[in-house]
Formats: sequence, structure tokens, C-alpha cells
Amino acid sequence: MTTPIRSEREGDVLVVVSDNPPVNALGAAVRQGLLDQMTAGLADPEVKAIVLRCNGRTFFAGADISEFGKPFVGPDLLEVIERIESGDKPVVAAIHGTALGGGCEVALGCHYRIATASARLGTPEVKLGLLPGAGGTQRIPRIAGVALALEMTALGAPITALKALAVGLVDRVVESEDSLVTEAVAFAREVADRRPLPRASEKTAAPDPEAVAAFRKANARRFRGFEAPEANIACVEAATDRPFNEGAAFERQSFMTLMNGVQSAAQRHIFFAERQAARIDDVPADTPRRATGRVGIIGAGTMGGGIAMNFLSIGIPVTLLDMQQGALDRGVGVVRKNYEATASKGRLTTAQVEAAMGILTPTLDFAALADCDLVIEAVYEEMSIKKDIFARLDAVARPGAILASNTSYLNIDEIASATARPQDVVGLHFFSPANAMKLLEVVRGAATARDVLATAMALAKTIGKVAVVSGVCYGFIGNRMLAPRHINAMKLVLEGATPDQIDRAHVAFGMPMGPFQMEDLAGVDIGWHRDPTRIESVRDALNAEGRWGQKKQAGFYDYDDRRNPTPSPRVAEIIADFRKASGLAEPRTDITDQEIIERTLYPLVNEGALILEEGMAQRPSDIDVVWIYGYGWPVYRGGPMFWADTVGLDKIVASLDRNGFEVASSLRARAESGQGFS
Ligand code: 3H9
Repeated sequence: MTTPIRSEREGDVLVVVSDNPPVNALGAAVRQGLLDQMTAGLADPEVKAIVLRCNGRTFFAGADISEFGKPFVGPDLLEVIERIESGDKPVVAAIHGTALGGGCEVALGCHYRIATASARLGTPEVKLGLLPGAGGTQRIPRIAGVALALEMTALGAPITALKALAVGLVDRVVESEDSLVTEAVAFAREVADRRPLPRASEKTAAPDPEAVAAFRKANARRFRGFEAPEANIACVEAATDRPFNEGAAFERQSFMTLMNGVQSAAQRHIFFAERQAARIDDVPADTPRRATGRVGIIGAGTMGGGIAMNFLSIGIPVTLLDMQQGALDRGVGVVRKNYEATASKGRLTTAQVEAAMGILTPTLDFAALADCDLVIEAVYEEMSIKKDIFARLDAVARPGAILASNTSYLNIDEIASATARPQDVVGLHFFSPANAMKLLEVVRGAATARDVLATAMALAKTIGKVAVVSGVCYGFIGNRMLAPRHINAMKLVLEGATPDQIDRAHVAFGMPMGPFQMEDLAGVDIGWHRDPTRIESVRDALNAEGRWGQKKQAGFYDYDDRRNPTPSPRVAEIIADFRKASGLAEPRTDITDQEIIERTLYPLVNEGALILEEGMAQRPSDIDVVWIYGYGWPVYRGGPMFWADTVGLDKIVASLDRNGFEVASSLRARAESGQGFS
């Protein structure tokens, strides 16, 4: 096995260096190399102290996640850390970048830690459905106390080097990366003869039941449905009431249980899926990018304003266009109000708010878009309006500017046909609220140029979004799959389930809200024909009575002044009338949560299979990413396509058949061949 670990001598200090790009993950070869170099250093009488450092952009960013779930190749990380800590020579970790997970644990196994001011230390394993499995839950509370250990492990929150210095997790901070190695070697010399060696495992951690109880209470909502946070908490507690070895054994056992569970597999799947989604199969990574130094936005409504904030927040100037002064003023006012609300929570300074507002240029004049590199249209969902806007845009935009539409349903190719440059047109479907939601569907038209796509994907990353490419189809990936869920939820209501029962089943599944809560939030009137005399569905009846959702304090639910929902007797009447008018039998009282999930989410998976068949999504994992980041699908279930595999495709197909759905041929074929989506 070739090793990415080498060592060099600086007099009586041995410097062990890892060179395993991109993030120095602690794969088998790294672990073996570390063990060998440490063993040799400890045995060499010329060596008085050891420095451990990494080349490249970061100190070890953790275990190699791609090894998880595969046959294990030794040595394990615990053995490496044990060799470092139990040795009789001081070992100094020299940290830059991010010492994460197993990387942080290696550092804590060293006797001393020196870090650059920009470095961060963290144990984010919980985000992969895991816990620090190489002593992290036992050493952090022993050094820094229970309260911080809970935040670092069960929340996975990293800390800065300065904070680490304040709590004893690092011993020294250096300003610049350039001097890290020199300072680390000097530090190693300074402590070479100091005994006893400080070993985190030999310290004790004071129990802090109040901190544990307060932490559980404060995070109960966030942890709902997840197994890993509680396992992290239990391990931190074990550090306070057991000797190190027993606590470490408990940690190990808990780690293995999580590792072999479905939740961690799902969360690891999403870790890689999210990164994979950024790749477009026929657009090479080195495709040149177009400029995006100035952005224009057409439409100062909620969507337009939210989209603008993404750019303003990172210093990209925005020209915001609307047709009417009133709408423009309102839009600019909302952007300011949003920033000020964030500032009042202490997450922005007044200077930052003013800096963002200072680069926002409101205008009523189309010609003001002429110097924009990218223009995003965010107006009313009506094809004729969009085409009109794109024709006008075509007349003013500079050659090579990217012309984007934020449409959530409409055909990008038809919109592009209103211009003489369809190659420059792309869909950028932001999700509401656009300044907060992480998903961006990048809609690839028939003519969209490769460099436009490459630019859109890169820009998405710059503004902190996760981008997924969709082909042109009604509703793209996410909203297209939402449709069968809603249609079937309504069918169940007509058969006898209540909206409240359906929503509760979805929330119990792990969604942030159910289909009817979602409609009330978004507006029941979205897409309504606006003729109150034309009543062809329950939804029409609600709209005719002005039950447009939360904004009217009435939708599928009744709402009080603070927007707390209660099931609505009036809606129950409307549903009963419809049931009667549709000639349906008496309402069923035997509808279970399981039936609700099968009849609303299996059709959603089926639609996902169709989307793949038609080539509208590049890969099943892209669909999973859409649902995690666009709709709050529980990450511990890995997205709908991953989840479908865990349920069993044969079971899903059998249920769809039983309930009279038309099964996608590719779904049936996969079920028959035993080949899953992931
Ligand atoms: C652990 O440590 C368990 C232990 O407690 C117990 C052991 C017994 N492994 O994110 P990027 C890849 S669990 C394998 O785009 P950035 C990544 O897939 C681990 N691969 O860069 C990507 O590959 P590609 C705890 C990894 O600069 C490339 O590196 N640690 C790993 O935006 C670049 O990644 C974590 O959970 C890995 N550990 O962000 C940290 N990490 O180019 C996870 C990255 O082929 N990592 N890759 O798509 C991160 O949070 C970010 O990658 C990091 C850099 C902040 C480090």
C-alpha cells in the first residue's frame, strides 16, 4: 500500500506530514501511515517530540466517509489515536483549515494543539447520522465541559480556533498559516521535556445534568425523528459517569449501531448526493464561466425581493425593476425590513445592512438592465407576460448576458422563443422564501448553452444554494412530484380522511408540514381560475368563500390571530357536500396513517421514476436532493428515491397496483430486477 504519510526531521523534532487531497480524509492508507510514522518516531532515540500536520487546504477533515458501509480495512482510528496519546513523547497537532470529525479526534489525542486563527474544530458526525467514534464524545467534555461538548457533538456545531483556545481545546493560536509549521516545531521543542504529558483521557468531566436537560429541551423540535443526537448526548453523559475506557467502549458500540442503521446510510447518501448534483454529465468542470458581476431582477414582489437578497448579501449589486413605483417601493421596503429583522437578532450589523441596501438600485426603466450580466425574471406565472418581458429584455440586454426565468411551472423553451438568443436563456427556480431556502432548480432548455449552465451552477454555490439540474417539464422535478401527492391527499379526504389526519401522518413521517398545511401557507388560491361561480372541486369551494389560506386566516384550517390552526367545521361541511355530490359512499373510518403514506408518497416516487425515464433529472440522487432542500423531506430518510429502496420497490409497486395507479415501466422493471435507485 502506498502511503500518503511521510515524515521529515527538524533537528530533534519529527514532523509527520499527511498529503491526501482534497481534505486529508483519514482513509486506511492514512491511518496505516500515521501508525507507522508514530511508532517509528516514538522508537527513535534522536526524536524528542513530534509535530503532526497536513498539506493542502486542511487538517484531517474526518474519517473517509466513502469507506463506511464497506468491509473494514485496519488499522482503526482508535488504535492510531491510542498510539499517539499513550506514547512517552509529546505530540503537537498543527491545525489549519477544518479539523473535523476523526480529524478533530486525532488532534485531541495529541498532547498539544496549535492552530491558525482561521482554523475551525468540530465534530459534525451527527450530520451524517453518527457520533464521533474515536473518543471525541469522551475527550471533549473532559477538556471543555459538558455544555460545549453537547453543542459540538449533538448539534455538530464547529468552533473557531479562538473559542477553542478559550476553552482549552487548543493551546496556542498563530495568526498566519505561513508560520504554523515553524511555530509548531518551536512549541514542540518548548514542551519536549515537560512531564507528565497532558492526556485528555486522564482528565475527568464533571456531570452537568442541568445543562443536559436544558439542551434536550431547547433542541427537541430540531431533533425530532433523528436517532443520532440522542446517542451523542448519551455518550457525553457517559464521559461524566464512567472511566475513560468504559465510556470509549460505550461510544464505540453506539457508533457501530448508528453506522449500521438506515438513518446514517440515508444521511451519508445525501452528503455525496448534494456534491454529485453540482455535476452536469455533459458539461465539463473546466467549462468557462460567464460574468455575473451585476444582476438584474424583474419583479419586486416577494420572490424578486428574496432573490435579490441572495446577491446583495454577498456584495453583488442588483438592479431591481418593476412596472409601478408603488410596487417597487414596497419591494425595496420588504428587503430592508428583512435585513433589519436579521440585524435585530444580532446576525448582521447595521453597517452590513446599509452595505447591502447601498448596492440595490430600484428602477422603472427597462433600459437600466442593459449593463447586467444576469437578469432574473420573477413576475406573475403567465406565459404571455413572460414572453413579453423576454422580448423586451432581448432588446436591451447586452450580448452574452444570461437571461433567466424564475418560473416554477412554465416551459422555458417557449419563454426562450421570445428572444433571438435561446442559448442564453435558463430557468432559475428559487424556492420561497428565496433568501432562505437552499434549493435552486436550474432548468436546462433545449438550447441552453453549456457555459450558461456551468455559470448557473457555480453561482448557486457562491450564494449558498444547492443546485439541481432539471429538464423542461411541467413543474420541473419538485413541483411535478408534488402534484400526485396533493391529488391523492384530496382523494383520501373525499373517502373519509380529514385534512388534519393526513397532515399529521406526513408530520409523523418527518415532513415539516403536511399537504394541506402547505397549501394554506402557500395560498389555496394559487392557480385558481378566480371565478367564484365555477365550483368543480373542494378547492374551488374554499376559494369561492375567500378561504385562501393563512393570509386570510382561513383555508383548509381556521386560524387565530397568531396563525395557530384548528380543523375547520366549515371545511368539513364543504367536504361532506362534495362527497355526496360525487356519489361517493359513506366516509370510511378505517383509513390508517400507513394507507395515507402509501397512497400519497408511493405515487410521488412513481412520478420520480417517470422523471428519470424521461431524462428530466440526471440521476435518482438529484431528486432526493430536491426533496431534502426544497420541501423539507426528512434527511434521515434520504429523499424519496433512497427511501423507496428502503421500503422495497416490489412493495411499492404492489401497493400502487392494488390502489389502481399506473406504474412507471422503469419502476416496475427495477422492482422486478431487484435493482434499486441508490
Ligand atoms: C468521522 O470522522 C467518524 C469518526 O468520528 C469516527 C471514526 C471511527 N470523506 O465538501 P467539499 C470529499 S465522519 C470522504 O466539496 P469544501 C467530498 O465528497 C466524518 N470524502 O469541499 C468532495 O469530493 P468530490 C466527519 C470527503 O471545501 C471533496 O472531498 N467529517 C470527506 O466545500 C471536497 O469536499 C465530516 O463530516 C470525507 N470526510 O468543504 C466532514 N470530506 O470533489 C465532511 C469531504 O469528489 N466534509 N470529502 O465531490 C465537509 O464538511 C467538507 O467537505 C469540508 C470541505 C468542510 C471539509
